[in-house]
Amino acid sequence: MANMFGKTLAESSDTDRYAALASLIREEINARWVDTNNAYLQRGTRQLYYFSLEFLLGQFLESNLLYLGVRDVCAQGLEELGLSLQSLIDMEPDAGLGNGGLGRLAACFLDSMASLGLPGHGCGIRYKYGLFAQKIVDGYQVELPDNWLREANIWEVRKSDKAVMVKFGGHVRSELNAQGRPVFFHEDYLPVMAVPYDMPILGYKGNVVNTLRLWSAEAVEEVFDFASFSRGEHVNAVSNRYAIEAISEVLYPDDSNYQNRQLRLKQQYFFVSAGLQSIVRRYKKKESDMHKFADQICIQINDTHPALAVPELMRILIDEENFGWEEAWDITTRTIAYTNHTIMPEALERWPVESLRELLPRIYMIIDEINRRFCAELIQLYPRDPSRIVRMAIIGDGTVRMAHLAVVGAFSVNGVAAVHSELLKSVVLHDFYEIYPAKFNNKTNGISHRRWLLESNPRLTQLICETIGPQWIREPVLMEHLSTFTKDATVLSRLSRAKRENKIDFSNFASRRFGFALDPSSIFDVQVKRIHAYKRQLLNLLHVLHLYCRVMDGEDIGPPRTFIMAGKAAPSYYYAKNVIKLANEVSRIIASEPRCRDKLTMVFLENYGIALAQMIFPASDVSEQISTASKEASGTSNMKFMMNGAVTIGTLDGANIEIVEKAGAENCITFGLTVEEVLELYRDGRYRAQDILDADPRLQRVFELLRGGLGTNMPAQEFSNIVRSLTDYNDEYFVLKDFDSYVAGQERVAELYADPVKWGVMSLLNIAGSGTFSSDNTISQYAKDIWKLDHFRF
Ligand code: 26Q
Repeated sequence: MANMFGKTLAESSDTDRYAALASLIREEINARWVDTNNAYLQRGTRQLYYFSLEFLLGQFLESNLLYLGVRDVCAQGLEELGLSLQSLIDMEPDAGLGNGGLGRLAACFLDSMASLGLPGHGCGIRYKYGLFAQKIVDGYQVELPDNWLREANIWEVRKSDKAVMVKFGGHVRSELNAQGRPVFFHEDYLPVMAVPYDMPILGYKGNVVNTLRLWSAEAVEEVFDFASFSRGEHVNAVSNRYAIEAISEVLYPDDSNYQNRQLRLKQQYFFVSAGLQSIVRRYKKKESDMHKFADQICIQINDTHPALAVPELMRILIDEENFGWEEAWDITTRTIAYTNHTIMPEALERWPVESLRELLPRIYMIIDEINRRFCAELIQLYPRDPSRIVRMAIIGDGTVRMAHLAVVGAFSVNGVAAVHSELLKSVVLHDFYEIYPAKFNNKTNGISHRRWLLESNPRLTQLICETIGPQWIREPVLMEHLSTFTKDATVLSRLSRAKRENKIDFSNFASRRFGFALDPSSIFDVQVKRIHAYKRQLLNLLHVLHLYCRVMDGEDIGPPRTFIMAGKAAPSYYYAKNVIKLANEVSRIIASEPRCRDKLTMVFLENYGIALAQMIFPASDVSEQISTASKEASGTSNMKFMMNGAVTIGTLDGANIEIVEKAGAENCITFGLTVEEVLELYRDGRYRAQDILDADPRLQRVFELLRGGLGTNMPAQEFSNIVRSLTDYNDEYFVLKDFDSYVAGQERVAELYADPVKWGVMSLLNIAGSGTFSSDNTISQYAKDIWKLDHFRF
């Protein structure tokens, strides 16, 4: 291996050494991969495919070493050669093919499926550019392309022989066949070649290696290149090629905000069609009878982004497999299951009829027919309620409502936390719940405890193993046993030492990477997630400014505090970018104020992503989960913090509610409006943000600072949009309404932290309760209730 690059070990760079080590590991994995695939095929094992436009995978080398059980041996071996494993691990670029929660969930699910020995695979797009890299320049976010494939991707295998054709545009011609049934011909279409790149997904200390298949768009050479080349139209030929390659060029950086972009629609159909074609092709290797398709195959769609799987499977069954409508519909609706991740109307996908019809004429015809039949059923059910039918139709207001298509075409519809699933039934999809109550279910999200604890927090992992034995690694709910150690002074002091050492490590890292001086003895209070109005980073910042005012007044604010914030804003989301600027200005005024020294620090960390996240959670004391109740479907960082012993300050929203149940209410700090109160305030319409501001001198002080621009170059304008969102636009997310109880919650934090034993017990009980939030549990429930998958053993 040392010779892999024709260099000696001494001459090689860390990148070379990373590639050499990773290649060695890949060979080890490949053997098991081939065995798994053969075994699945031979035994005709039922397969699950997780369709997702996003897989936020992060790095692989360390996980793969850990899962093969050779991480420590490898680290030692390298040390003897004078090399550090960590510096090789750091060479691997993050696979950042996702925006945030939804994409990371898909990655954790792949990890759990393989580790539990379940035959489940991923299907998505091999974006050439992942989520942009964030730079902070003068306090503003600047986006840079994420060229993650610059060096070869060691973990992928291109499978040219498994390429399939995806057809765009053109026309549909119909003819009656000999039996008098219409048959459809798609003509004059633009063919796009979909080439799969497979990545092995290794299970923890097992033999199962599943597959993540990511599709890349390529031009079909013969079709236009030669034709136009021979006519001398070189430039046309080349630009056509770019238009095709653009499909898998870049991940859309918007989360939770629907935008009507034709290219995004192309991406969706591209991978859905390619994925389904390849599943059908593989199925036919073993089975001749497509009638049993739904017995062998299950497809989970991650939000509505892959919802075109419904009409595409119908198309394949009808046009290519010669099924009649009823039978095709029966198979389709026994194959597809849908997960919803949001209740916010602005995130619901609605594609204009015109663009669908133009881009995917045959698919549009099928959607139209699904809609026609669905509406006919509704008329039978509700003959006297036409407005209900208008409301529920799949096509309405000139758009295709993808959530409606998904609910009608799927046999299962699940939310991602208990309260979210209830809201789907009672509000967002209530009409559908009335006719399909049996489809609706909850699957509370989870996180891979392997990546987010074993891999990223070895100190805590070791402490847990030494305290309750290693069995919890296989069965994370056994972490419960930690709750019997709340009076054990040794365990508590070791716990606080592990946290302290993690904080020191992180402080050193932050000083090297960003030049920040963090004090590891201060409270590390952390909010890391995409920047979004409903997540209320603004509430956090208003509180920090309030503490700043108190320090300036010479008040004692309790134990020293470090507020850490990180996250990316969608490039077109002006408000969120302004919040980033505000965070950086708050950070700056505090840093330049001598009175804040040793008392108050605030930093905004650049370029939040998986690698950075893995450093932050182990070093956190306080977890900020402060969304407006009802808005955060689940949250998953809340679980990562909990598992690493941070105490939550949060609203009763999403999975926070279940976290509070598991950790015990006395071990969490909750505040703010409840879901019911929020819904009632919206209904009632009498909320006046200005009244709250008028009555609260603390907020008035903070607003004065904001209106003065906090010393920026544009004092009057810099934060006027933020100020106006709270006043002129009446504070849609109840930031001002919840301010008072948030401040009270933060005062509790200070009080509790001042008592290290009390804090240690809270931290321990959070860890003890976190096992249920392992994605292994989540996946076991999906496998049992929805997928009907058996565990696979060699
Ligand atoms: C849709 C159309 C056009 C462009 C972009 C999009 C788009 C992209 C990404 C819409 C939504 C997303 C991502 C949503 C997301 O991450 N939701 C989060 O999912 C997590 C996993 O279930 C939950 O924990 C979070 O609460 C939820 O916000």
